[in-house]
Parts: sequence; structure tokens; C-alpha cells
Amino acid sequence: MPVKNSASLITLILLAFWLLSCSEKPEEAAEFEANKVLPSASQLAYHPMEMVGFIHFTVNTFTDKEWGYGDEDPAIFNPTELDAEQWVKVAKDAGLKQLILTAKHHDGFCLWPSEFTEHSVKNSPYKNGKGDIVGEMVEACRKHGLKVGLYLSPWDRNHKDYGTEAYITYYRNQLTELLSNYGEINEIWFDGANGGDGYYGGANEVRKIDRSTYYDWDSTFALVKSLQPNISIFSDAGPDIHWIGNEHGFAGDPFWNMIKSDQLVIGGSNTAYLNSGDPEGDEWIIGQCDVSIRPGWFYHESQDSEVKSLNELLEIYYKSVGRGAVLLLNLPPDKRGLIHENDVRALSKFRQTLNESFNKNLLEGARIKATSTFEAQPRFAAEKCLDPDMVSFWAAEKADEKPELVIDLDNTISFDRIVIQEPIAYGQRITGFEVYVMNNDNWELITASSTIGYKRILQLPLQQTGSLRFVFSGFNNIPAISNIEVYKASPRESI
Ligand code: FUL
Repeated sequence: MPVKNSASLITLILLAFWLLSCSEKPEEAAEFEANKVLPSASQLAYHPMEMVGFIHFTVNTFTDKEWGYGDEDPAIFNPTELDAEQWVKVAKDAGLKQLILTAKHHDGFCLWPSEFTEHSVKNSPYKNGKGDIVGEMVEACRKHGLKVGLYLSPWDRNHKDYGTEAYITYYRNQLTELLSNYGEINEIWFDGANGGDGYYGGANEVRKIDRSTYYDWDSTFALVKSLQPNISIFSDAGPDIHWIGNEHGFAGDPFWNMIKSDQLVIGGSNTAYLNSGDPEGDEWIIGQCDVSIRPGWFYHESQDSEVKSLNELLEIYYKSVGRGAVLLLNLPPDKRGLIHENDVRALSKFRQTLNESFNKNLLEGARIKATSTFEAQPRFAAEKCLDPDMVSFWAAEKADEKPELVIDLDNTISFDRIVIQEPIAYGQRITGFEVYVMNNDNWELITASSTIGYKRILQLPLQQTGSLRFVFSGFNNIPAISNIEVYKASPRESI
């Protein structure tokens, strides 16, 4: 039956075409292209924490030093009212999402009962040698929903073998203890500092190491990731989080969370380079801005009146979080083992002010238009900048050489802060943008800025307008914006 056969052949061919066209994703041509350098899943989860805390605590708290020599008698370590839950509550109330504890600082004294040394809390009067401050902090963090980070100083001024291969084994044994016995650890902090001299088991001498080879960082990092696959590793040079190049808590402007990793050496990197990041960077490494709430990293009674003021803390906030980096704020417990009342007071003023400043987004109910939308697809529409969903975003058309967003409000608003964010899952793209407001029927330029990244907060003189315009004049790939908010800062901010 030739007729019937040829009819079924045609049907078959049509069916094949139909199946083929179905298997071709209709949206394929319109896939939005990500940059080459992107954050990992754990970095994407890390950025939104924005502010994390440091807890510097060790024998130094009792000897009034910043760098212990390593010859301390553990008997001096005697916090009589230690309450890790107080640290966690204070940090949480301030808006910090994680605490990093100095499990061991340069003096080599361990805040947990390490089986590999006697220079530890197990030989101190604290809880008659039965205490474990790492365990206590981990438990308190878990109870109150904070993430945990640990600092384990590579430099150890107590250990007799420091400078030899035997110490590397010791160091890795300690890392293994810490990363095996306390559940999930979100960050490990490797300090690059090394002053050379120390007690070293009684040798009392200077020991020099070759920073680039001694610790064999690649193997140490591999060990860390084998024990905690999702952990973020901090060091001067990453690989996940890098030092910002100063201890003032300030990121550069412009600031890129990208770096050329071959430019980095742990303990010996170019600080200006770390401070700005690199638009040509071939790796995404988060910039972390560490700073202490007091002049010292450890508690000193003599600094009780030198706790940072509200204005100092706000400046730090705008120059770290406000530039797309992460703030790491140190809160050193005192000899009692508590965060001092003055620090608590400063932190609560800081939090209250931020809450007041970023309480009401004045763009609620606003309308937004773009010069173009990527492939005219609704999922990339300008409205995505104003919706509460931080993942959705506006993207411009590829051919749009000067993409713009215009926001109109029904009423005139008064504002002096702009928050703007890029969808960094697609990379850091914006290199320059200008903001205008409508004033007497004219667009008036109010600020020209550079990078955005995870978040940019612009501090401006008070503006009164019913319309704002964002012009994206520099970009390394099609511009995309996930969020825009506008605020009027608390009157305390100028105090
Ligand atoms: C530095 C250390 O030497 C300080 O004591 C402190 O721990 C700071 C966070 O890092 O390199």
C-alpha cells in the first residue's frame, strides 16, 4: 500500500521535526551570558552575610599584650565569668551573622583541649582544666543561628618545632582536630603575620621561615577542604576570601571582588592591590575588611575609653559593606570573659542607627523604565530592580550602548542614601554609572560612581525629587541590576 506508506513516512518526518524543535530549548538564544569569573556557591552564600565578627581572646587578655611570646604559664588564663552566649547575643543584636574565634593566636595557647600540646586551656584554672572555649562558642552560635569561623595562627611562638617539618605535622593535626570535632565550620582564617622571635619551647630565639614554601599552603588547603567541603578559606591571598590590605576596615573605591591569583603571596601581598581588587582578575575572591572595635585586637583595660565612636563605625560600614566587601568586626572579651559594657553600648548605637537609616525604602510603589530589556524578555524587565526578590534582575539589550533606568514616584521624596546591587551570580560587570534626579524639569547629576558588585551604598547630600535616573556608562558585559533602594538616613548619622 504505497499511498498509505508514503503518508506514514511524511507523518514520521513531521513528527521528527516536531520532536527536534521541542528538544531545542525555545529560550536558548536568549540565555543571559555570565562573566568568566564567578563566585562559587559558598561565596554566593557568604556575601549576603555582609557583617561578621571576630573574637580575639587568649593569654594576651591577661598579660595585656597584643602578641604573646609563647612562654605564658597557662595558670594566668582565668576568665571568671566567661559566657560565650553573651558574645553571640551581642554579635547577633549588632547584625553580625558569624563569629570567628582565635582558637590559637601567635602565642600558641589553645582555647580547646588539644591533645597535641600542653599549652592550652586544659592546664588553666578555667573550669579546672575541663573547659573548651571553642566548643562553648560553637554551641552558643548554633543555638542563636550564627555561623562559626575559626582562626588558627600558623605562626606559633610556643612550639619547640616551629620552623621545621615536624611543626607542619603538628599544625595539620590541630587543624584536623578543629575541623573534625565541632560540626560544620563556615570559615577558617589563616593569618599571614610572623615576627620571627619567640619562646619556641625555651629556645628563645628568632626563627625565620620562607613564607612562600614553609606551610605548603596547597596541601593545607586541600586538607581543610577534605574535612569541610563547604568551608571558606581566608588568607591574605584567598582562595575564597582575601585580606583587604589594611586593618582599618576599608575596602578601596573602586572595588572588585576579583583578583589575579598569581599576584598573591600569603603574608607578602601588595596591599594596594588587595585593597582595590582587579577588574582583570581571573578568580573571584571575596574582600574581607577586618578591624577591631578598639585600638587593639585583644582587650586592654587602658583602652576602655577608646572604643570606636558611632561615626567611626558608620564610616567603616560604608567603606566595607557599602563598597561590596564584607566587614569583619573584632569584639575582644575582657578578663571576665565578657564583651565589655562600653563595646556593647557602641554596638547597640551602631545597630540602632543602621536600623533607623535603612528602615523604609522610599521607592516602594515607584514605577521604573529601562532604555532596553534583554531580548525583550519579561524576566529581565526593569521592575526586577524594585521587587523584593534579590535574585531576579534587570538586564539591558546587548546593542544598548548607554543603558539607563528611570524611576518615577507619585510624590516628591527626600533621600540621602542609595543602595544598588548587581546579580553577582553573573559576575561583577558595572565599571561606571551616574545618578541624576529631576530638578525643575532638568536632570541634575548628583553622583558619578564606579563599581557596584554585591552592594554599593552611596551617601549623598539630601535630595528632593520625584524622579531618579541611573545611566550605566561603563561595563565589561551587558549591565544587569538586581536591586535599587533609596533611604533617608537617621539624623544620628550626622552626630
Ligand atoms: C594580624 C595579627 O598579627 C593580629 O594580632 C590580629 O590577629 C590580626 C587580625 O591579624 O595579622
